[in-house]
Amino acid sequence: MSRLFIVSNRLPLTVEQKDGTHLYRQSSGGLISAIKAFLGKDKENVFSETVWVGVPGCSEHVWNAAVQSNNHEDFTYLPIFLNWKKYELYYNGFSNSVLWPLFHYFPSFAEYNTQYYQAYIESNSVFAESMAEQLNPDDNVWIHDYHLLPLAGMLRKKFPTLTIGFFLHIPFPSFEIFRMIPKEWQRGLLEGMLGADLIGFHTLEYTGHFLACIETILLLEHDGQYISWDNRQVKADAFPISIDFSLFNEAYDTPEVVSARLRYEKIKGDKKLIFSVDRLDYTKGISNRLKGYEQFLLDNPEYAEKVTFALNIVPSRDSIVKYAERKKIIDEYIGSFNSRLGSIGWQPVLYQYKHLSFHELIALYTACDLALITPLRDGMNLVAKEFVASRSDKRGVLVLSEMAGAAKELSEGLLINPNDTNEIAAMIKYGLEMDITEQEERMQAMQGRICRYDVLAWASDFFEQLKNVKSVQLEFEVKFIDTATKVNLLRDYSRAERRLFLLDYDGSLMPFSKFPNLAVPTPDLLSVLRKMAEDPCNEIYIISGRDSNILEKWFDLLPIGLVAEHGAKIRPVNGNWRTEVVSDTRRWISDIEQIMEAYVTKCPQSFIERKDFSLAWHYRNADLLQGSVRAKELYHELQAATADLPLHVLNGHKVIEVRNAAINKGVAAGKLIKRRNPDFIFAIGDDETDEDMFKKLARLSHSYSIKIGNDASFAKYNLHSPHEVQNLLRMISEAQKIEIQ
Ligand code: GDG
Repeated sequence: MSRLFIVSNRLPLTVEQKDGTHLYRQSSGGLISAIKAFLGKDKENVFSETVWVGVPGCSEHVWNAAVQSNNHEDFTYLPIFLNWKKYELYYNGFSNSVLWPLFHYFPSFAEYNTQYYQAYIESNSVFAESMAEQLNPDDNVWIHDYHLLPLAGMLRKKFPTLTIGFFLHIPFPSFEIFRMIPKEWQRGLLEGMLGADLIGFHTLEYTGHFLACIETILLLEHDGQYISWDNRQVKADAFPISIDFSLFNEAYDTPEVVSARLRYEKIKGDKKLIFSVDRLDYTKGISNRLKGYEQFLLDNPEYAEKVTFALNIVPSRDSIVKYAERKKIIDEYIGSFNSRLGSIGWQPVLYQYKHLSFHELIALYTACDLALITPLRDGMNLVAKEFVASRSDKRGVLVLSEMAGAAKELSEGLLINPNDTNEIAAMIKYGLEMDITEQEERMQAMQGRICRYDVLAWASDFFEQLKNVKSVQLEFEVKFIDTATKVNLLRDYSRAERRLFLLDYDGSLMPFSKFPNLAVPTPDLLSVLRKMAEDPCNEIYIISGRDSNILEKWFDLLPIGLVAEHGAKIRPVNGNWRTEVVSDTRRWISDIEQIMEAYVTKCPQSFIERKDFSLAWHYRNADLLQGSVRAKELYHELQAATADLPLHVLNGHKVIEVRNAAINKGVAAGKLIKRRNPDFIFAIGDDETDEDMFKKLARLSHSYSIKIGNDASFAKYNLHSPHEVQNLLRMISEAQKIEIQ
């Protein structure tokens, strides 16, 4: 049975010293309860062992001396020891002074220090090395968060078949922000993430940003979810993290919470209570929140002495300068706030800088009238979900920043822009005066949603999809030509007497170039084709969407056949061009050309290729985003324009083409097969236009149809690149040589 490795920067435990002995105790937290609930409830996902990997927060010496004080049922721990200096550069440096500010849209806070990046990569390698000593190829790994972006890639190099999931707990920023990172680091981070099989984000927006980055920076194509990378299908999707709904919902009446709430209600008296709790962080918008509250008091003087704001901040990352600065700003602001707006008997802001116990936290969630949560950016924000879940009395109002991932699900909250002081002020007033029926309706709707997609549903959803990705990969993997298939192919080839080769050109025999006319066949390719064509048992056709002139120019000296414009014109071996369809292109070509020309203007670097029987709009060189948006637009416009014409609109590799509907490579291949009656067929192609040909060959047992790339296809096999095709053809040409001798 396989094992599950959960990897996070810190191990979920605390090390304590008691009576001269060190003890380590499992701490609680959202992720721990998710994993425990998942392991406990989903019997299908039973792992033989769950190993938690991370930095323990104590020295190796203390770790070895420490006694595990819980009863050690849930997890085995794999501690990662990094030397203190390296940890500083990796954690406070790259993770929290580059990635954290940048991914939260604070680019001016990012410090692009090469030492930070080096330590980050080295620390991730220490994780990878330590794990490699323990892992088996059929184990499952789930990596968490921005500290470990390169880890999946490192593990993948060591274990090609390992099942790896990655989840990012913070936002993934737009390309314009991500590109601010030095180029080499950009690639390192993205390629690292792509080592996973499934990459999870909180929202579809973050997923979209990630896909835009891999498209723009790594030049990879995707279909909105799946990415082909390193011979694998990798999936990116949204999994909005959640909370243990029942834990929070059922806490309302527990004795500890009731007594803590009573205490807070006494402090509250007949005033309204606003509450917020966050780690100390510049992303949490604490100053903006205070400004909004101040504006509310200024706009509504009747609330003086009638409202209190309990602001709780939890110490965090205080050794980083930006965090210490933030603390000072907030302390000073609150001091001045209370002295300016308060009175002897009233402090408008009650400020605590400490960690609350779970019961204290729930007591405040349930004693307050309004939770004021105003991050400037937040991956999700669990506080908002916890507040809503805790209100089993269905009372209370949530004011939430639209910059938090949670706003996507908690749309019945009063959503605000944290930079809009007046809006915050207005929503505080609206919330404090909201009638009970409206409070209940809003709470009910939000609770229903959190309850349905709780933390267990989140973890189960992630694992379910991870399993699905693995089976999709398997489907593709079996099709890549392996050594055994090559042996069979060569055997069938050498036994055959009437062989037919149908070879697509662009993207199959030769890689794409910036401009179509630059993709000239190399002397190597020509010599392989010549060698093959010398064998009288072989009949070779280049079967392409290109026009007859260029094919003739490039292959005129070879004794091979040519098929131009997807089959509109065929030139048999040693014969002349024949037009296969009588089509009056003049009837439609100028209308289509006019439509395409408008897109050449709208999309710089795109151009039209004019052929005898078809027109193609190429956008390979255009800006990626502009190209793909305009291509979709043009495709739909052309489909509408050709709906009642005998034309077909094709969506190829960075090209939209319009041609006669009666022409396709399948029809052309059919004609050639009929004429030749071959006992061995070898066909290659890389895009949608080749699928008609592959369909034609699907049921012919003596055929080898090969798709270049790893997209879904009717072809029987896949090869990765034109380079591999050329190698295979070279082997075939050598086999033929051996036969001849
Ligand atoms: C990151 C992302 C994403 C806070 N103060 C106390 C306390 N807490 C607990 C809350 C909540 C957690 O800490 C804070 O979670 P958030 O989601 O609000 O924020 P981050 O710590 O920044 O977490 C965030 C999250 O990862 C999960 O993916 O949502 O966007 O930044 O659970 O209850 N708990 C107690 N006392 C406190 O004083 N007991």
